[in-house]
Amino acid sequence: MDGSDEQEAAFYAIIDADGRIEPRDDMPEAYRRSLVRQIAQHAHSEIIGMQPEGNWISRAPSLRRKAILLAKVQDEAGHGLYLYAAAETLGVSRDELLDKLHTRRQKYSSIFNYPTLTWADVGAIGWLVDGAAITNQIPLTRCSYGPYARAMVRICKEESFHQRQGFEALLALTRGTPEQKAMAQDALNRWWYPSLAMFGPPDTEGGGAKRSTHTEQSMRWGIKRFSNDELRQRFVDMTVPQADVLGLRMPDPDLRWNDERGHYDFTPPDWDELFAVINGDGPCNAQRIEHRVSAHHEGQWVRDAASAYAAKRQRHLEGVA
Ligand code: BYC
Repeated sequence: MDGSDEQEAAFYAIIDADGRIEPRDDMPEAYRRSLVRQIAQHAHSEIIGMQPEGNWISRAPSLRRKAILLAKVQDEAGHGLYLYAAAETLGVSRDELLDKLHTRRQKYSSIFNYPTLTWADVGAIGWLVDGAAITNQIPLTRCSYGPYARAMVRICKEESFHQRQGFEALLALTRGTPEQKAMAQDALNRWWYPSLAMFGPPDTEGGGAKRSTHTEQSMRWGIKRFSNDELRQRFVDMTVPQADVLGLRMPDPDLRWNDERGHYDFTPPDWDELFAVINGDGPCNAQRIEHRVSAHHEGQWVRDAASAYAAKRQRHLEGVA
């Protein structure tokens, strides 16, 4: 978009009519940049998110659990693929985005900087992390940018299956021995607040916390449909009754139903911790990036072989034609 009033009016007419912006449509440069920022962060989260769970593939407690976990981790790679492809429609290459991830110039979700210490953590990730992801991502199926919205439809369907498998894995533990139930409770204790932090900083500044900087503009552009706090509340309201079914206690003494608000009151996560983790200071940040970079280097021969095969096939097709 060259910034002419006419082009800008056409863009906002589509946004105001709740229509979709497609790759060839004119769009403000700031809209394009903000989408690249969010989609790249989302894609990076999917592929970095393979690591904490991948850690348990070789130690899954049964063949059935191993097969399910393998499939789930492969799904995350697929989600990364859809999202990098959606970002590419905005004029950035996958190599460029991966380079920014590897050199820490782009972010990924804070949640994946926490360690998976026991098998119950795999269940907790499915139940809580995928549960939070769905809550955040269902509204993104109505995002104003067509390729991102369409990618989210398929991703949400798969995340919903992931959430159920996590819940079911935890249910098996909570119905098991006292040690297994304690392991499930310990996983909930460690993953609850980091899951709440996935929704991002609060809408308004409070208690010295930093606040969400992009929400207002992203909502005006129809990228985000709800604020970080609205989605966090929705997640809490959905998850507390599920903890009751599991027979687990939420690690928040102030969590209670508020009849007046029609929502649960709850203790927010520690915002200083969220910002420390976002800025590279979480328990596993260094390990996650190192592992990612070395996997990328080790996979170079696969990419080379795939390109050589594609080039050979192309030459063959041209020869035939
Ligand atoms: N972690 O103004 P704000 C998944 C950054 S699930 C790290 O509120 P925005 C999966 C934010 O980027 C996870 N960074 O930003 C599930 C911004 O920094 P920049 C991925 C965070 O964009 C299971 C600054 O803080 N999901 O993939 O309006 C298995 C200010 O924040 C976080 C998505 O990415 C955080 N928790 O809202 C495997 C969903 N929170 O960019 C995989 C799509 C905030 O200015 N993304 N920041 O440097 C979104 O919905 C939004 O981008 C967010 C943040 C709600 C995350």
